[in-house]
Amino acid sequence: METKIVFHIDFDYFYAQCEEIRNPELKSKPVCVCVFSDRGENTGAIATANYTARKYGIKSGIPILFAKKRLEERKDSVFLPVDFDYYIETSEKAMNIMQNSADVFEYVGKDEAYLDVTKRVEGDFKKASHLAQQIKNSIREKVKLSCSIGVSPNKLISKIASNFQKPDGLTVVPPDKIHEFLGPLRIRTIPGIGNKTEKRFAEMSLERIKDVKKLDVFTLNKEFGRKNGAYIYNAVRGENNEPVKKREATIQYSKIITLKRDSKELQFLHENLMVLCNEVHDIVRKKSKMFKSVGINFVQSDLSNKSKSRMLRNPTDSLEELQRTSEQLLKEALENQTITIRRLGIKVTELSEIQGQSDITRFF
Ligand code: DGT
Ligand code: CA
Ligand code: CA
Repeated sequence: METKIVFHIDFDYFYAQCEEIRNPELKSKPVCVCVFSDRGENTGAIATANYTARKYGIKSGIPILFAKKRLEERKDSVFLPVDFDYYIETSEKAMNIMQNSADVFEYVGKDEAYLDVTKRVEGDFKKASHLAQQIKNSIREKVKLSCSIGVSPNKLISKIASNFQKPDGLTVVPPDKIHEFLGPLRIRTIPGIGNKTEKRFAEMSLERIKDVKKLDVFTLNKEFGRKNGAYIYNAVRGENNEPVKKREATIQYSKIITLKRDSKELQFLHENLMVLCNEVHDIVRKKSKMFKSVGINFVQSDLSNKSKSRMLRNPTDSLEELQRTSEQLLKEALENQTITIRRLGIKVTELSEIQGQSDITRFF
């Protein structure tokens, strides 16, 4: 089988870096991006933080209050609310650059993607590392964003490699360097190996990838089951034959608002819903997209979530259809509604480009 060349690209401290891009003064300060759980100031969790904040032990998922405590001595610390629309906009720009540099492009999420570049670099790792550097430069110039890239013969090693020298890293692992690269790494560096598996290996005094390589496949199967055992057996040898699958960055457009008062009255919610429809529709039009699915969601007064969505018959960019569908969803969602609603949101997904669609589909 021909050796492939696969990139894994991951944007550095993504949400926090987006905030630095629109406000460069933040760069020298600890920056935390927060998901506030309600109208209160301090409840919720950290989505991510820049590397200055990470020096104080701030990471994704910790409570905001906890982060504030850890950063107490840094009076210049900044805590910002998440702004998904803006992050998606930034992501799209960088993804476009990446997409144009790949034979096959696989979108994974807002801040990462895999690229198969085998053909365009003619299977040459030197050319591949130049291409990776060019992509980094181009994203830096056009979007002002830094990313880390892993380059190797498969998705597994590239995923590990992109994380190896963060931020602003480029790690190239050609076939003859795989074992040298993987051997010294901790076993938990392998995607899918979490605390539990790591602990089990620790009990066997196996800490690094090269240690686990000593186990035969039967022992691994017995310990972790056939599927996981086989995965680990291959992974520690750097073997992985998952292809890069074509997947474009078709993201959703969404808006959510906190209502002026908690409510479950149709009329009041309806008024708010129409405002949201207009806002989302403006984005859809501006981006020349069509949508085929509409969803609404509630954050209820006890902070629980409720959502409903509907697939349309054809892709559309019609405001009227968006209003009609979301109105229906609202009515259905309010049947048997006992608890009041605090925040109301809508989203459109299953996006497609208007260009390339025949007028007929657009019309109906
Ligand atoms: P990195 O790649 O280590 O430099 O840092 P990030 O922040 O890019 O981390 P990554 O790649 O794991 O996650 C990408 C984005 O996803 C991140 O900027 C914020 C969001 N995210 C990650 N973990 C969490 C989480 O636990 N909660 C929430 N709300 N968002 C998260
Ligand atoms: Ca990232
Ligand atoms: Ca990521």
